[in-house]
Amino acid sequence: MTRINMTGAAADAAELTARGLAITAVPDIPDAAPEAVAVQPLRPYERYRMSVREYVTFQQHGFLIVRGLVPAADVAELKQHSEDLIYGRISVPGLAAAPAGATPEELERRYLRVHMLHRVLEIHERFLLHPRVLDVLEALIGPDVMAMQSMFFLKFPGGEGQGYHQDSYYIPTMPDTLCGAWLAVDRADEENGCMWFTPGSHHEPIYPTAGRERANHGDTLGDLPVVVNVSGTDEQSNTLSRVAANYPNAETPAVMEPGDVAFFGGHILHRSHRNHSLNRFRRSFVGHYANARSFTLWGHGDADGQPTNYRHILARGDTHLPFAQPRFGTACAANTPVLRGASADGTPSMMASMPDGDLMGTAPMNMARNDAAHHDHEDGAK
Ligand SMILES: O=C(O)CCC(=O)C(=O)O
Repeated sequence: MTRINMTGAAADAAELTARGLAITAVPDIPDAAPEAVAVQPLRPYERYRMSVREYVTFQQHGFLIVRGLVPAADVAELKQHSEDLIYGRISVPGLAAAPAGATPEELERRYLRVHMLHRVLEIHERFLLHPRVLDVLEALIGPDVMAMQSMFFLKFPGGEGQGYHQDSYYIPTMPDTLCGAWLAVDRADEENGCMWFTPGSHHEPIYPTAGRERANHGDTLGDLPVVVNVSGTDEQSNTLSRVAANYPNAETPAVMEPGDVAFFGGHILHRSHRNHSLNRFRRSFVGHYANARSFTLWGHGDADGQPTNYRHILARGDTHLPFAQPRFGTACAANTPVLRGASADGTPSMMASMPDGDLMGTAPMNMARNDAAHHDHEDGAK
């Protein structure tokens, strides 16, 4: 097996924090396997059926915004939860308690974003496995979908953005099927630091940084340059901006209302700017997913070069690879037999196999006819 020198989310977050780019808290996730938990019944959601147009938009542009995908009541619950988190009304395993005597302003600036809370809080697991989000992912990267990573952005007024980057650089999967789902909790616009995508750049390979040259897709390209200061907000020093310059006037702000979800592939160049508003948070819940048949070494905390699929939740469909159970019992393919290998509405999601020869559309070949004189285009075998 190829050993890849890979850092996990914790190391990536620490790297960003050390460079002053983000105030990021990462809970110390217990590694022990969870006790078996009862499956929590799903709330009824109308299945989201993506249109052909949406599918094509995602393929053409590298991202797709699905408007109003998550119901308002769910977004309100997440918003309330964000306030409980910000003002220290709940305790979160792995996160320090709010300092006694801190002012509301100090509390509001404590977290720019928090990673991987789905491993310690039920509500984050539920949003990572939100059926309407999975409906879209099933169509884009499925039918087999694994849920790998979650981030909760609080992005207070004045909060820093994140410069150009490609998500598959951070979360490699082989084959590369990574897809992010960015759920707006507040309205996100140019003032409070919305996401920006560069359509077309999803066709680019993943650009490595020094020391990670063989860690991702595109390794075999002869002229693949090493980039520096990826995710840095300074355009001069983040050399992915040179790649972005190949797409003049393409970059698009993702202006979104609460409940809208942006889906974006792992190669697309994207970034966000500082929250320039005086008093508007820009909260969002972001999940990262891959096809559950993709192999990955990425996990929260390093697994010493070993596959980490067993740490990621089988959300939809099925897989021949190991997978994790959701710790809080959110219903999904991993813990619900009727959902395994099936779509959310119970129909089989696996590819139906074709009888041998169907691809050719011919009757069995008559070898006696395999000579030059018979190389015509007659239909059928005689
Ligand atoms: O929300 C942001 O500001 C950045 C998010 C991002 O780049 C990502 O989820 O990959």
